[in-house]
Amino acid sequence: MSVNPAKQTELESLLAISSGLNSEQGNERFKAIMHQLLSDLCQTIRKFDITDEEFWLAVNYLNELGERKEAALLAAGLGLEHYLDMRADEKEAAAGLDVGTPRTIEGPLYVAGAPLSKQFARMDDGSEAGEPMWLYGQVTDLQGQPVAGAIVDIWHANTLGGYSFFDQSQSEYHLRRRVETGADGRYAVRSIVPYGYGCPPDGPTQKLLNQLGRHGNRPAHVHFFVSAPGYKHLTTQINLNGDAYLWDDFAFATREELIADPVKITDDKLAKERDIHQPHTEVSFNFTLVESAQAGEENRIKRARVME
Ligand code: MBD
Ligand code: FE
Repeated sequence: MSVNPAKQTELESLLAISSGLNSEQGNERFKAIMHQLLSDLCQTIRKFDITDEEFWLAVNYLNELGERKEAALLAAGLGLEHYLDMRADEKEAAAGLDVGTPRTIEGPLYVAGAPLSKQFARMDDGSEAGEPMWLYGQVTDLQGQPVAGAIVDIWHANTLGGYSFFDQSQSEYHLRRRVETGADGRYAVRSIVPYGYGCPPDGPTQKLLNQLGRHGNRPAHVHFFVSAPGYKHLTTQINLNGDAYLWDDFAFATREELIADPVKITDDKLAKERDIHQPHTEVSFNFTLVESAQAGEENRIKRARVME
């Protein structure tokens, strides 16, 4: 018997048909990606001789992930969201583009539409006995000139590492504010010092991390979107120096340029000027924005977000 050398194996033909390669309809890019993904998955099943029970455990895991809405949390924990940053950095470096303040992941806990004010906002509702935090800085361009009218969109966790909206015990938009910079490019907020986040211990992300022998903790951090007309949108975070998880973030977001030193303020006069009237922690962080070359760069990427 002679075998046609161009003949596909049974698996090749299965994968081609299941990813729609022989259909005129559908989306070409999507088909090609699905074909690669399915091929890689079948190779993994074969390589590890995955049992039926293991396979259905994995399928069911996806259901659990969806039920608990933790898919984006897992993407952060597996380092995939950070990998997108690595690729964006790499592309900028290859193109020889200027970079201002470095980017780092958005994470899964943003809520759009936080209250907007000019130059200053109070972020906490006073319900928590946390250490008051005075967070401030300046937004400038690459030449060091202030960027007026920049929107600094800030969000962070409370003293238990929880984020409002996702943690229903907090008031609406608690620890979420947008501040517009003045002519001097400056912003300032009064808030409370955040604690590090930990994955829900009973959730599917932590369950997977446990199997990897990994923890699900992040150092104390503050998230920012910084945007202004004519400048590239910046998604970033600062990590508070001194946190035990500073260089052991389960979501890989820490960068040397994004570490802020908390400073203890005991000067009564300064505390009074800030209307805090007690010892508190000061955190300062400046942002450098890069001019945009195309209009789309001014906006954050499209992604499903709460209230957006
Ligand atoms: C967070 O607060 C966070 O920023 C990320 C990336 C993942 C989980 C919780
Ligand atoms: Fe966070």
